[in-house]
Amino acid sequence: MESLHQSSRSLLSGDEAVALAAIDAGVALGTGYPGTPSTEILETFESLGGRAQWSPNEKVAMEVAIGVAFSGARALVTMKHVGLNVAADPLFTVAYTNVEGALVIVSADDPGMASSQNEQDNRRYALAAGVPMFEPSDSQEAYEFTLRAIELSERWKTPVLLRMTTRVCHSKTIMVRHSIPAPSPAQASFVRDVPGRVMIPAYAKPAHRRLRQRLAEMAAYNEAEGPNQLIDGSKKLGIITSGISYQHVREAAPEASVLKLGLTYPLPIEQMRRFAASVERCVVIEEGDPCLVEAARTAGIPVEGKDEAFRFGELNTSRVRRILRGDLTPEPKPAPGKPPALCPGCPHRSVFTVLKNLDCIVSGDIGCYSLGVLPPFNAMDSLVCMGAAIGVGLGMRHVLPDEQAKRVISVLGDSTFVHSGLTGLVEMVYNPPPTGHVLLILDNGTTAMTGMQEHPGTGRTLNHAHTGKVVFEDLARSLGIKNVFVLDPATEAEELQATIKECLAKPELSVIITRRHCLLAAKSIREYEKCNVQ
Ligand SMILES: Cc1ncc(C[n+]2csc(CCOP(=O)(O)OP(=O)(O)O)c2C)c(N)n1
Ligand code: SF4
Repeated sequence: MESLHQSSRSLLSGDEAVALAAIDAGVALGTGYPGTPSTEILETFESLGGRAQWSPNEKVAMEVAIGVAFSGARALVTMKHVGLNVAADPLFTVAYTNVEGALVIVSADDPGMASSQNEQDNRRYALAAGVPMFEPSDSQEAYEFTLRAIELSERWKTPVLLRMTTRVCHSKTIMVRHSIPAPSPAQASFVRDVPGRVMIPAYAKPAHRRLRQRLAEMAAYNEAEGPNQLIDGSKKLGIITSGISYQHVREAAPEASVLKLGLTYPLPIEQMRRFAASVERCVVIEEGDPCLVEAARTAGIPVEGKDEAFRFGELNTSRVRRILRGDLTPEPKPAPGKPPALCPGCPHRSVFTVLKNLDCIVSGDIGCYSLGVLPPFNAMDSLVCMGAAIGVGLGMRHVLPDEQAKRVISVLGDSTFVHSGLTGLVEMVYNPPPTGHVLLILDNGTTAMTGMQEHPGTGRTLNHAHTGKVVFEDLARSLGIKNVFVLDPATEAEELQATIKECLAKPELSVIITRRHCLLAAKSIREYEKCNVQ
């Protein structure tokens, strides 16, 4: 990556291409929270010399990026699809504001749930929040559309969504870097714009009208000069598509006429109408929800969509052929893969053995440790979203009969605790159940599930340099929790079992921290620590 020359051809993933565009456009700060398939964007941006930082969660990452854009500089914020749920509160309101610099928000969706707890289609967010959205279909477009998003953001003072999906994020395709550098970003400088940025009702009411006006202008821009492409082919079959689905369409129906949309919100409805009228049969091919179909039909454009069966999972060439043929025969089942498992020697193993031995009701969470639900442990009873372990566990404690309530334990990882467990802990102190509660934080010194990223509990920044550290046991004690224990799950498994048992029996609040480095990260962590000794 470092050897990339201007206008050279390179084989890059979509994530790397976004990072490169951010470098070329002089993005002042990249923020985000790790999550497949978005994680590599910030890591690459940093390795290319960009300034990047992991935030405790996506909401904070979004807010920091908003501050950068309010100060006239260019900001990039990255997250996986569910991350945008966490960041939705600032998203919906920043859409009303005037950003001075650029604000590009990458939402990396995971259709097919290769590594996620759901497969929500974040194109819905563009419509709901009223923010323009680009959908690249390969690395070249990931690069181009990032630059376009910056341009659009500055022209209309609006945040822009760059919606990627797993195949675009992770597939490597040839791309050419611009030989002409993007226009230089403005120097960060604060210019007061109270009605444009302070969203009290008096300013938010006109701001909402301004947002709708902006969207109408951007729709006209999209009709006239949006990054949409018409591929002339047979008049018998026309296909409207976007993102990765375009690649499948070209393979499945090379003879078809295609309208490929790049700026998919606000849509170029008149282009779509003309295209549909120019072919005998017009089919919309899109992965996930029927967003384009619904928009076309709402505008009175007669298009065919896909059967509900194809709403689930990723599309591929053979599924697109099936959609076009109207073939609803059962699809071949994918070959069974090897079930995932915790690594041999993983510190989470002994914890889940203990939880099983004690027959706990485990309100679990997301991370490598989610695998505690599978044999041989079978020791997790719920998993909703990051940080939910604590609230869900408390809810159970509040209503279950005592003998069951006393078996409930909330279990989450260190990165997950910082992400959104902190407020759950405050809830635990504020509204304690009559039987008390037990929180188990599995501190393995890293965000293992997404590839060993740092977080505020490690005391190291994105590039592993020394920084401030959140100490979980100090935090718990500072909130008034008296029963706080730190144990090594590998060497103190018996003590751990006895401590959990004792805490479950008390009508009090307890926080137990199991501390041992993830086996795969331990060597690197030792090296970072050595380098950081001052
Ligand atoms: C809102 C949201 N953001 C990001 C993710 C991706 N993700 C899943 S678990 C996880 C953190 C795992 O780290 P940790 O809690 O420390 O557990 P470990 O994997 O190290 O055992 C992340 C970032 C997600 N599922 N949801
Ligand atoms: S990567 Fe680390 S935390 Fe994840 S299963 Fe392996 S040893 Fe455990």
